[in-house]
Amino acid sequence: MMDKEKSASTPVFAVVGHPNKGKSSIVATLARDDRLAISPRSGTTTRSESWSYCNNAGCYRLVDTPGFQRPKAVLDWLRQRAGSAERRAAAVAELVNDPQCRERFPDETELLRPIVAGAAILYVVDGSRPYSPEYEAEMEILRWSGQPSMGLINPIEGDTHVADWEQALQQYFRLVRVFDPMQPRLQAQADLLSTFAHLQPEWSDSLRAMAREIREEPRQRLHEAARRLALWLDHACNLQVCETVIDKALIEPARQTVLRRYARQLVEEEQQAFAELLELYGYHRSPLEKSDLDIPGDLMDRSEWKFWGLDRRQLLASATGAGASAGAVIDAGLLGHSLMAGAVIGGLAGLGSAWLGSDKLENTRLSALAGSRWGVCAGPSRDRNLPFVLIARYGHLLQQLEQRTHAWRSPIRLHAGDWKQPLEALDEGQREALMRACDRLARQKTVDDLPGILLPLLEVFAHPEA
Ligand SMILES: Nc1nc2c(ncn2[C@@H]2O[C@H](COP(=O)(O)OP(=O)(O)O)[C@@H](O)[C@H]2O)c(=O)[nH]1
Ligand SMILES: [Mg+2]
Repeated sequence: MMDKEKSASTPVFAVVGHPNKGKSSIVATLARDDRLAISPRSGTTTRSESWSYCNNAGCYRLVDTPGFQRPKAVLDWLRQRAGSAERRAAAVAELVNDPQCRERFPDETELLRPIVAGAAILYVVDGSRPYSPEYEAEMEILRWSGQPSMGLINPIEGDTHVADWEQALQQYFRLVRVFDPMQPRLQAQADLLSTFAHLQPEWSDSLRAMAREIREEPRQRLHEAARRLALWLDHACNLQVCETVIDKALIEPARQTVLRRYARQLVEEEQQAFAELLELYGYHRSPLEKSDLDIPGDLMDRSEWKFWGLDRRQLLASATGAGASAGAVIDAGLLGHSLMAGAVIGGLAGLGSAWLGSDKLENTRLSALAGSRWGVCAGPSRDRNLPFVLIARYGHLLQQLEQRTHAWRSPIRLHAGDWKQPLEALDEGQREALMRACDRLARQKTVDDLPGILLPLLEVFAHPEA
């Protein structure tokens, strides 16, 4: 990756414009990185900073820059330097390298530096604010640089003035596009990249290839998420923590210890699985919000499980194989007729937590070892809901990541939905396979092709409206 990134033919784009027009937001979204500083305060970006994005087809680099502050004064300076057109690009380079100019126009010299070094220009404006000629000095300076350029209209608070802006920008830029960095639409990002391919002939092939790859990206990422979720589930459902004691009187304290360790380990490993998912999606610093209701801070707090796992009826259906028939999982009425009458004696009320395994999350056990020693273990869990709870939590986090861009600065918040929608969205075979897999996981049995079984479900989480 590094080599590709460093090669001279790497496309580089300087994202420039007035302060507070969403330059940093556009860079964050197109670079798929949430580490950029974005804020409602203007002047947040004071240095030009490069952000690379690479995929299998190549890399591009975006330079986040400070906004123009004194474009008219800068243009005056340039005009004094360059009498004729062929001197203009040289004058811009002189400005960037002139120590006095750096002092007088720190923002302009900083933002023009990458352009003088060869970057193409993406000039960003706000399509919700009216056009005014005060922007013309900025656009004129950019034109003087002689670098390939494009106008980008960011409809920050709506598209009221987009048409006017298109007219004005077309006077200065051959290419003009509307792009909203807050919309999680990879298609729009890929289209924009294909447009960038027109800016510089030597970049066209690699940018087009990258655009194609970006269209593939969501699918590849989901495959990877399914693979990781399968590993995490398999691990969590088999988790066991043991201690050996040599004195019978120490068995009870040891039981408490292993229980605590088991609980802590399960929680920590879930955090780790979440952190890796965030990283897979390019989120490195967005806070993961743990509101009491939405996400149980403690996986062991079973009172919260009702938000995440199957309800009792769904769980019963899954464990008795009723998950195999469409609707049975969801429709309690149907469940009542098809199952309750025969297989299960009593009503739902008669279903003890013992049968469901819901008092067996920790499941401690004791075994006599040689030499009057005892092994005290917590886990693996016998709770039939454990795999469902873990899948739901992972799935909802993935849903949040699919539905935001790297320009968002709001915390990532998990909204626990029930299992009804995801289960309904699966077809019968997929649902049956999922139910069987979870049943086996809860009994520490291996599952063939668990990632393949989880993938359709993660697709539902990723695109619940589809
Ligand atoms: N609603 C909305 N807000 C935006 C959009 N683009 C930028 N912002 C907000 O506008 C402010 C300035 O954005 P920033 O990217 O830092 O602008 P910059 O100064 O040009 O780099 C931030 O509060 C952003 O969250 C947009 O498309 N929609
Ligand atoms: Mg900025």
